[in-house]
Amino acid sequence: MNISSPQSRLKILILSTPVGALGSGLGGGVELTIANLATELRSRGHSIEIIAPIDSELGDLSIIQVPGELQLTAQTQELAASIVMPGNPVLANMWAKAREIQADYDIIFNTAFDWLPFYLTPFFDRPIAHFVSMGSQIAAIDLAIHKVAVGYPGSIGVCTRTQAETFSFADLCCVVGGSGVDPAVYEYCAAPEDALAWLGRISPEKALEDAVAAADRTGIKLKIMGKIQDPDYWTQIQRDYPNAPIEYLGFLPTHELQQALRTCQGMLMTPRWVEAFGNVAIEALACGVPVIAYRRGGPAEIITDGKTGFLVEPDSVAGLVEAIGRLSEIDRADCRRAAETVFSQSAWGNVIESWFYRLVG
Ligand code: HBI
Repeated sequence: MNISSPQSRLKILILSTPVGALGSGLGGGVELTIANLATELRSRGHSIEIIAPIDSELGDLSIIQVPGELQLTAQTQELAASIVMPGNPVLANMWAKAREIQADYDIIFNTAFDWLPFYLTPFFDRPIAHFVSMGSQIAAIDLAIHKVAVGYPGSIGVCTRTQAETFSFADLCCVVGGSGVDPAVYEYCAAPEDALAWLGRISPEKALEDAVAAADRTGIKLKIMGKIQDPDYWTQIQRDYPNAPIEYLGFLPTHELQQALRTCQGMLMTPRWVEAFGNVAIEALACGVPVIAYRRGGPAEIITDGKTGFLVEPDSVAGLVEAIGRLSEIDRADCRRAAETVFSQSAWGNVIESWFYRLVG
Protein backbone atom coordinates (compact mmCIF):
# COMPACT_ATOMS: atom_id res chain seq x y z
CA MET A 1 0.00 0.00 0.00
CA ASN A 2 1.74 3.12 -1.18
CA ILE A 3 0.58 6.36 0.41
CA SER A 4 1.77 8.69 -2.34
CA SER A 5 0.60 11.86 -0.65
CA PRO A 6 -1.21 12.89 2.57
CA GLN A 7 -4.33 13.34 0.51
CA SER A 8 -4.51 9.60 -0.30
CA ARG A 9 -7.88 8.04 0.24
CA LEU A 10 -7.95 5.27 2.83
CA LYS A 11 -10.08 2.14 2.76
CA ILE A 12 -11.07 1.74 6.41
CA LEU A 13 -12.59 -1.35 8.03
CA ILE A 14 -14.31 -0.53 11.33
CA LEU A 15 -14.99 -3.34 13.83
CA SER A 16 -17.80 -2.46 16.18
CA THR A 17 -18.26 -3.31 19.87
CA PRO A 18 -19.52 -6.89 20.49
CA VAL A 19 -21.79 -6.00 23.42
CA GLY A 20 -24.75 -5.05 21.31
CA ALA A 21 -25.99 -4.32 17.82
CA LEU A 22 -25.14 -0.85 16.54
CA GLY A 23 -28.22 1.29 17.20
CA SER A 24 -29.26 -0.69 20.28
CA GLY A 25 -27.67 1.77 22.71
CA LEU A 26 -25.81 -1.06 24.47
CA GLY A 27 -22.54 0.13 22.94
CA GLY A 28 -22.92 3.50 24.63
CA GLY A 29 -20.53 6.17 23.39
CA VAL A 30 -18.89 3.82 20.90
CA GLU A 31 -21.99 4.10 18.71
CA LEU A 32 -21.59 7.87 18.38
CA THR A 33 -17.84 7.47 17.90
CA ILE A 34 -18.38 5.10 14.96
CA ALA A 35 -21.23 7.12 13.44
CA ASN A 36 -19.38 10.46 13.60
CA LEU A 37 -16.06 9.00 12.49
CA ALA A 38 -17.65 7.28 9.49
CA THR A 39 -19.56 10.43 8.50
CA GLU A 40 -16.55 12.70 8.84
CA LEU A 41 -14.02 10.48 7.08
CA ARG A 42 -16.43 9.67 4.22
CA SER A 43 -16.91 13.43 3.75
CA ARG A 44 -13.12 13.58 3.22
CA GLY A 45 -13.24 10.93 0.51
CA HIS A 46 -12.20 7.87 2.52
CA SER A 47 -14.26 4.71 2.22
CA ILE A 48 -15.72 2.98 5.27
CA GLU A 49 -16.98 -0.53 5.86
CA ILE A 50 -18.27 -1.70 9.24
CA ILE A 51 -18.42 -5.20 10.74
CA ALA A 52 -20.98 -5.43 13.54
CA PRO A 53 -23.41 -7.88 15.21
CA ILE A 54 -26.65 -8.83 13.46
CA ASP A 55 -29.51 -6.26 13.71
CA SER A 56 -26.99 -3.42 13.55
CA GLU A 57 -27.97 -0.32 11.63
CA LEU A 58 -26.40 3.11 11.51
CA GLY A 59 -27.94 5.61 9.10
CA ASP A 60 -27.00 4.86 5.51
CA LEU A 61 -23.69 3.21 6.43
CA SER A 62 -23.11 -0.23 4.94
CA ILE A 63 -22.61 -2.88 7.63
CA ILE A 64 -21.41 -6.48 7.33
CA GLN A 65 -23.67 -8.14 9.90
CA VAL A 66 -22.21 -11.10 11.77
CA PRO A 67 -24.12 -13.67 13.85
CA GLY A 68 -23.09 -14.93 17.27
CA GLU A 69 -23.58 -14.38 20.98
CA LEU A 70 -22.80 -10.97 22.50
CA GLN A 71 -19.87 -10.39 24.86
CA LEU A 72 -20.41 -9.68 28.54
CA THR A 73 -19.77 -6.01 29.28
CA ALA A 74 -16.29 -5.51 30.71
CA GLN A 75 -17.34 -2.98 33.35
CA THR A 76 -19.54 -5.59 35.08
CA GLN A 77 -16.61 -8.00 35.55
CA GLU A 78 -13.99 -8.14 38.32
CA LEU A 79 -10.43 -6.89 37.88
CA ALA A 80 -9.10 -10.45 38.20
CA ALA A 81 -11.71 -11.95 35.87
CA SER A 82 -10.61 -14.60 33.40
CA ILE A 83 -11.26 -13.95 29.74
CA VAL A 84 -14.69 -15.32 28.93
CA MET A 85 -16.37 -15.85 25.60
CA PRO A 86 -19.75 -17.44 24.87
CA GLY A 87 -20.04 -20.68 22.88
CA ASN A 88 -20.57 -18.96 19.53
CA PRO A 89 -18.91 -15.56 20.15
CA VAL A 90 -19.94 -12.76 17.80
CA LEU A 91 -16.57 -11.17 18.64
CA ALA A 92 -14.63 -14.13 17.23
CA ASN A 93 -16.93 -14.32 14.21
CA MET A 94 -16.44 -10.57 13.53
CA TRP A 95 -12.64 -10.92 13.64
CA ALA A 96 -12.68 -14.07 11.49
CA LYS A 97 -14.56 -12.01 8.88
CA ALA A 98 -12.04 -9.17 9.22
CA ARG A 99 -9.15 -11.58 8.65
CA GLU A 100 -10.90 -12.91 5.55
CA ILE A 101 -11.33 -9.50 3.89
CA GLN A 102 -8.42 -7.49 5.36
CA ALA A 103 -6.56 -7.37 2.01
CA ASP A 104 -9.26 -5.02 0.67
CA TYR A 105 -8.47 -2.37 3.31
CA ASP A 106 -5.60 -0.08 4.31
CA ILE A 107 -6.39 0.00 8.00
CA ILE A 108 -8.62 -1.68 10.57
CA PHE A 109 -10.25 0.44 13.33
CA ASN A 110 -11.07 -1.63 16.41
CA THR A 111 -13.62 -0.30 18.93
CA ALA A 112 -14.01 -3.47 21.03
CA PHE A 113 -12.79 -3.31 24.61
CA ASP A 114 -12.06 -7.05 24.67
CA TRP A 115 -9.08 -9.34 24.91
CA LEU A 116 -9.40 -11.00 21.47
CA PRO A 117 -8.70 -8.08 19.07
CA PHE A 118 -5.54 -7.18 20.95
CA TYR A 119 -4.37 -10.81 21.05
CA LEU A 120 -5.04 -11.19 17.29
CA THR A 121 -3.12 -8.04 16.28
CA PRO A 122 0.15 -9.87 15.34
CA PHE A 123 -1.86 -12.34 13.25
CA PHE A 124 -3.09 -9.59 10.92
CA ASP A 125 -1.08 -8.10 8.10
CA ARG A 126 -2.97 -4.81 8.06
CA PRO A 127 -2.34 -2.05 10.65
CA ILE A 128 -4.96 -1.97 13.41
CA ALA A 129 -5.86 1.31 15.14
CA HIS A 130 -7.26 0.29 18.54
CA PHE A 131 -9.76 2.74 20.04
CA VAL A 132 -9.73 1.95 23.78
CA SER A 133 -13.13 3.19 24.95
CA MET A 134 -12.82 2.76 28.75
CA GLY A 135 -10.29 3.03 31.53
CA SER A 136 -8.74 -0.08 33.08
CA GLN A 137 -11.36 -2.73 33.85
CA ILE A 138 -9.87 -6.25 33.75
CA ALA A 139 -6.18 -7.06 34.31
CA ALA A 140 -6.10 -9.68 31.53
CA ILE A 141 -7.39 -7.14 29.00
CA ASP A 142 -4.98 -4.48 30.28
CA LEU A 143 -2.11 -6.93 29.69
CA ALA A 144 -3.27 -7.67 26.14
CA ILE A 145 -3.51 -3.94 25.40
CA HIS A 146 -0.09 -3.33 26.94
CA LYS A 147 1.51 -5.93 24.66
CA VAL A 148 0.07 -4.21 21.59
CA ALA A 149 1.10 -0.77 22.90
CA VAL A 150 4.70 -2.03 23.10
CA GLY A 151 4.73 -4.13 19.93
CA TYR A 152 2.81 -1.69 17.75
CA PRO A 153 3.79 1.81 18.89
CA GLY A 154 1.15 4.48 18.37
CA SER A 155 -1.64 1.99 17.73
CA ILE A 156 -3.44 2.41 21.09
CA GLY A 157 -5.81 5.38 20.99
CA VAL A 158 -7.53 6.65 24.13
CA CYS A 159 -10.06 9.43 24.66
CA THR A 160 -8.40 11.45 27.39
CA ARG A 161 -5.19 11.71 29.43
CA THR A 162 -7.07 10.82 32.65
CA GLN A 163 -8.32 7.62 31.05
CA ALA A 164 -4.80 6.76 29.84
CA GLU A 165 -3.54 7.16 33.41
CA THR A 166 -5.72 4.27 34.58
CA PHE A 167 -3.27 2.04 32.64
CA SER A 168 0.35 1.31 33.62
CA PHE A 169 1.34 2.08 30.00
CA ALA A 170 -0.28 5.55 29.86
CA ASP A 171 2.79 7.02 28.16
CA LEU A 172 2.36 4.60 25.23
CA CYS A 173 -1.23 5.74 24.56
CA CYS A 174 -2.24 8.34 21.96
CA VAL A 175 -4.96 10.72 23.16
CA VAL A 176 -7.38 10.95 20.21
CA GLY A 177 -10.61 12.11 21.88
CA GLY A 178 -13.89 10.21 22.01
CA SER A 179 -15.87 11.87 19.25
CA GLY A 180 -16.65 15.23 17.72
CA VAL A 181 -20.04 16.75 17.03
CA ASP A 182 -21.40 18.26 13.84
CA PRO A 183 -22.89 21.55 15.09
CA ALA A 184 -25.42 21.50 12.24
CA VAL A 185 -27.07 18.45 13.83
CA TYR A 186 -27.73 20.25 17.14
CA GLU A 187 -30.01 23.27 17.39
CA TYR A 188 -28.73 25.96 19.78
CA CYS A 189 -31.20 27.16 22.43
CA ALA A 190 -30.55 30.50 24.16
CA ALA A 191 -33.59 30.55 26.49
CA PRO A 192 -33.96 27.33 28.46
CA GLU A 193 -36.95 26.02 30.41
CA ASP A 194 -36.87 24.95 34.05
CA ALA A 195 -35.50 21.46 33.49
CA LEU A 196 -32.27 19.49 33.78
CA ALA A 197 -31.05 16.59 31.65
CA TRP A 198 -29.19 13.34 32.30
CA LEU A 199 -28.01 11.22 29.36
CA GLY A 200 -26.36 7.81 29.32
CA ARG A 201 -26.63 4.08 29.70
CA ILE A 202 -28.68 3.46 32.84
CA SER A 203 -26.14 1.34 34.66
CA PRO A 204 -24.53 1.61 38.14
CA GLU A 205 -21.20 3.04 36.92
CA LYS A 206 -23.12 6.09 35.63
CA ALA A 207 -24.63 6.85 39.08
CA LEU A 208 -27.97 8.20 37.82
CA GLU A 209 -29.17 8.05 41.44
CA ASP A 210 -27.07 11.11 42.29
CA ALA A 211 -28.74 13.17 39.56
CA VAL A 212 -32.18 11.98 40.73
CA ALA A 213 -31.25 12.93 44.31
CA ALA A 214 -30.29 16.43 43.08
CA ALA A 215 -33.62 16.74 41.23
CA ASP A 216 -35.39 15.58 44.39
CA ARG A 217 -33.66 18.28 46.47
CA THR A 218 -34.06 21.14 43.98
CA GLY A 219 -37.53 20.20 42.72
CA ILE A 220 -36.33 20.84 39.15
CA LYS A 221 -37.57 18.30 36.58
CA LEU A 222 -34.88 15.89 35.38
CA LYS A 223 -35.29 14.53 31.85
CA ILE A 224 -33.56 11.13 31.67
CA MET A 225 -32.51 9.73 28.28
CA GLY A 226 -30.59 6.55 27.47
CA LYS A 227 -30.75 2.80 27.25
CA ILE A 228 -31.93 0.96 30.39
CA GLN A 229 -29.01 -1.44 30.51
CA ASP A 230 -29.67 -2.58 34.10
CA PRO A 231 -33.45 -2.73 34.76
CA ASP A 232 -33.10 -3.72 38.44
CA TYR A 233 -30.85 -0.72 39.05
CA TRP A 234 -33.41 1.59 37.38
CA THR A 235 -36.27 0.09 39.45
CA GLN A 236 -34.28 0.61 42.65
CA ILE A 237 -33.69 4.31 41.84
CA GLN A 238 -37.42 4.86 41.35
CA ARG A 239 -38.12 3.07 44.66
CA ASP A 240 -35.53 5.17 46.50
CA TYR A 241 -36.84 8.48 45.10
CA PRO A 242 -40.62 8.03 44.67
CA ASN A 243 -41.31 11.78 44.61
CA ALA A 244 -38.37 12.99 42.55
CA PRO A 245 -39.52 15.08 39.52
CA ILE A 246 -38.06 12.75 36.88
CA GLU A 247 -39.23 11.91 33.39
CA TYR A 248 -37.73 8.98 31.42
CA LEU A 249 -37.79 9.77 27.69
CA GLY A 250 -36.20 6.53 26.46
CA PHE A 251 -33.18 5.89 24.26
CA LEU A 252 -33.57 8.52 21.56
CA PRO A 253 -31.89 8.95 18.17
CA THR A 254 -29.79 12.10 17.96
CA HIS A 255 -32.43 14.33 16.38
CA GLU A 256 -35.07 13.65 19.06
CA LEU A 257 -32.39 13.62 21.77
CA GLN A 258 -31.20 17.14 20.97
CA GLN A 259 -34.79 18.40 20.79
CA ALA A 260 -35.36 17.31 24.40
CA LEU A 261 -31.86 18.29 25.56
CA ARG A 262 -31.54 21.78 24.06
CA THR A 263 -34.25 23.44 26.18
CA CYS A 264 -32.68 22.31 29.48
CA GLN A 265 -30.93 24.82 31.72
CA GLY A 266 -28.17 22.30 32.41
CA MET A 267 -27.07 18.69 32.06
CA LEU A 268 -25.81 16.61 34.99
CA MET A 269 -22.95 14.09 34.53
CA THR A 270 -22.45 11.87 37.56
CA PRO A 271 -19.91 9.17 36.59
CA ARG A 272 -19.02 6.82 39.46
CA TRP A 273 -16.20 5.40 37.32
CA VAL A 274 -13.47 7.13 35.29
CA GLU A 275 -15.60 8.04 32.27
CA ALA A 276 -13.22 7.75 29.33
CA PHE A 277 -14.66 10.74 27.49
CA GLY A 278 -18.34 11.62 27.85
CA ASN A 279 -19.76 12.12 24.34
CA VAL A 280 -22.98 13.38 25.91
CA ALA A 281 -21.06 16.38 27.27
CA ILE A 282 -20.18 17.68 23.81
CA GLU A 283 -23.73 16.99 22.61
CA ALA A 284 -25.02 19.21 25.43
CA LEU A 285 -22.49 21.95 24.63
CA ALA A 286 -23.58 21.87 20.97
CA CYS A 287 -27.13 22.72 22.14
CA GLY A 288 -25.80 25.55 24.35
CA VAL A 289 -26.50 23.52 27.49
CA PRO A 290 -23.96 23.94 30.32
CA VAL A 291 -22.69 20.72 31.92
CA ILE A 292 -22.37 20.10 35.65
CA ALA A 293 -20.02 17.13 36.05
CA TYR A 294 -18.10 15.35 38.76
CA ARG A 295 -14.43 16.34 38.50
CA ARG A 296 -13.52 12.82 37.40
CA GLY A 297 -12.35 11.36 34.08
CA GLY A 298 -13.24 12.63 30.63
CA PRO A 299 -15.80 15.31 31.52
CA ALA A 300 -13.14 17.08 33.63
CA GLU A 301 -11.11 17.49 30.42
CA ILE A 302 -14.09 18.63 28.37
CA ILE A 303 -15.79 21.16 30.68
CA THR A 304 -14.09 24.44 31.58
CA ASP A 305 -15.20 25.16 35.15
CA GLY A 306 -17.24 28.37 35.32
CA LYS A 307 -17.24 28.84 31.54
CA THR A 308 -19.01 25.89 29.89
CA GLY A 309 -20.36 24.44 33.12
CA PHE A 310 -19.16 23.43 36.57
CA LEU A 311 -16.86 20.67 37.84
CA VAL A 312 -17.90 19.52 41.32
CA GLU A 313 -16.53 17.26 44.05
CA PRO A 314 -16.99 13.67 42.88
CA ASP A 315 -20.00 11.83 44.41
CA SER A 316 -21.23 15.02 46.12
CA VAL A 317 -24.97 15.57 45.56
CA ALA A 318 -24.63 18.78 47.57
CA GLY A 319 -22.02 19.89 45.04
CA LEU A 320 -24.45 19.22 42.20
CA VAL A 321 -27.21 21.17 43.96
CA GLU A 322 -24.90 24.15 44.60
CA ALA A 323 -23.80 24.21 40.93
CA ILE A 324 -27.41 23.97 39.71
CA GLY A 325 -28.08 27.22 41.58
CA ARG A 326 -25.27 28.91 39.61
CA LEU A 327 -26.24 27.83 36.06
CA SER A 328 -27.41 31.35 35.16
CA GLU A 329 -23.77 32.48 35.50
CA ILE A 330 -22.86 30.51 32.35
CA ASP A 331 -23.13 32.15 28.94
CA ARG A 332 -24.78 29.44 26.80
CA ALA A 333 -23.12 30.88 23.70
CA ASP A 334 -19.74 29.86 25.19
CA CYS A 335 -20.99 26.27 25.37
CA ARG A 336 -22.06 26.31 21.74
CA ARG A 337 -18.76 27.89 20.67
CA ALA A 338 -16.76 25.10 22.35
CA ALA A 339 -18.74 22.54 20.34
CA GLU A 340 -18.16 24.50 17.12
CA THR A 341 -14.39 24.64 17.62
CA VAL A 342 -12.48 22.37 20.01
CA PHE A 343 -15.06 19.55 20.02
CA SER A 344 -16.29 19.77 16.46
CA GLN A 345 -16.47 16.70 14.24
CA SER A 346 -14.03 18.29 11.78
CA ALA A 347 -11.42 19.07 14.45
CA TRP A 348 -11.71 15.49 15.72
CA GLY A 349 -11.61 14.20 12.14
CA ASN A 350 -8.19 15.84 11.71
CA VAL A 351 -6.87 14.02 14.79
CA ILE A 352 -8.23 10.64 13.71
CA GLU A 353 -7.15 11.04 10.07
CA SER A 354 -3.55 11.90 11.00
CA TRP A 355 -3.52 8.98 13.47
CA PHE A 356 -4.56 6.64 10.65
CA TYR A 357 -2.01 8.10 8.21
CA ARG A 358 0.73 7.58 10.81
CA LEU A 359 -0.24 3.93 11.26
CA VAL A 360 -0.63 3.22 7.53
CA GLY A 361 2.50 5.17 6.61
N1 HBI B 1 -17.58 -4.36 27.25
N2 HBI B 1 -16.67 -6.45 26.76
C1 HBI B 1 -16.95 -5.19 26.39
N3 HBI B 1 -16.61 -4.78 25.15
C2 HBI B 1 -16.87 -3.52 24.70
O1 HBI B 1 -16.55 -3.18 23.55
C3 HBI B 1 -17.54 -2.62 25.58
C4 HBI B 1 -17.88 -3.08 26.86
N4 HBI B 1 -18.52 -2.25 27.71
C5 HBI B 1 -18.90 -0.89 27.38
C6 HBI B 1 -18.52 -0.50 26.01
N5 HBI B 1 -17.86 -1.34 25.20
C7 HBI B 1 -18.90 0.86 25.53
O2 HBI B 1 -20.28 1.05 25.81
C8 HBI B 1 -18.19 1.95 26.30
O3 HBI B 1 -16.85 1.67 26.27
C9 HBI B 1 -18.45 3.27 25.69
